Amino acid sequence: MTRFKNQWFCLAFLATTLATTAAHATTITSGTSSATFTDASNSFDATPTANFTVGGYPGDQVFEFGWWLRQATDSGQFTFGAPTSFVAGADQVTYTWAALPGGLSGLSATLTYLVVENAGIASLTSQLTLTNNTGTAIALVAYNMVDIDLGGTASGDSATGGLGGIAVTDPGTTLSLNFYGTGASSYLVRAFNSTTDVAGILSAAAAANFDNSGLPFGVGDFTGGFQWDGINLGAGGSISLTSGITNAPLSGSETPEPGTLSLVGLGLAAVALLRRR
Ligand SMILES: [Ca+2]
Ligand SMILES: [Ca+2]
Repeated sequence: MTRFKNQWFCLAFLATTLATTAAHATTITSGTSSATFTDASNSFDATPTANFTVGGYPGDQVFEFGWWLRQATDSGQFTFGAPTSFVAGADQVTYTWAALPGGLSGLSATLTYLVVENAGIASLTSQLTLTNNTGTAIALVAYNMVDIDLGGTASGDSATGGLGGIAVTDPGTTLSLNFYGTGASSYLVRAFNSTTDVAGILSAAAAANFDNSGLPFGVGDFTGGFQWDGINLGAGGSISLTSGITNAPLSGSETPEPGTLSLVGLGLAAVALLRRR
């Protein structure tokens, strides 16, 4: 899969827009921060287009943000394709897949994006819930990937951190963003490249195994991802996985319990209150 940036991005975006004019673009907002997704399949494939603006800071901070899955025994990962349906609200949007591809038609999925801004703290949270509708247990490995372009520029980004969260900075902006995957097993950071960055590795034929490498990163065009191993969904069972991007400090309050996404807003509000004191 070839992914374009910089001088090619506008052309690719135009072509994508023309090809998916029937798709519904959804912008969710909180305060002066916003995130944009569409229900087109190209938001749920190997180039998971997404936008995230943080109020008070110029530029779109995110180029791509998406999920991959594989059965533990699979040789490669798959993306979700166009969703069955979606429900958009003011600050969150939920996509539903009645059945997943990749030989996992027995799995259904919901994916919710929530944007929250409070007192200068902005967060974009992604929560994926998987349900096993079969009578047989299924073992899965999940991945979440983001291409942060801090300050609206692909260049100039550096990153530090690890499994507990990855902090991205750029001397061109006073904004810094933290990327986290709650309860993840491992991480991977790579410079943008159509075949060797995180999305490129996830799109390869081989099973991906993130090895906690790539940090510290930079200066360059950051991409990063988290991997969840050992997901065992019993017959009828469900699990929720959460990742997010925020300029709040990673104190643990932004890592909600599964199924309580609304608490993210409360947690961030609490952080904001604490910061004002
Ligand atoms: Ca940058
Ligand atoms: Ca980047």
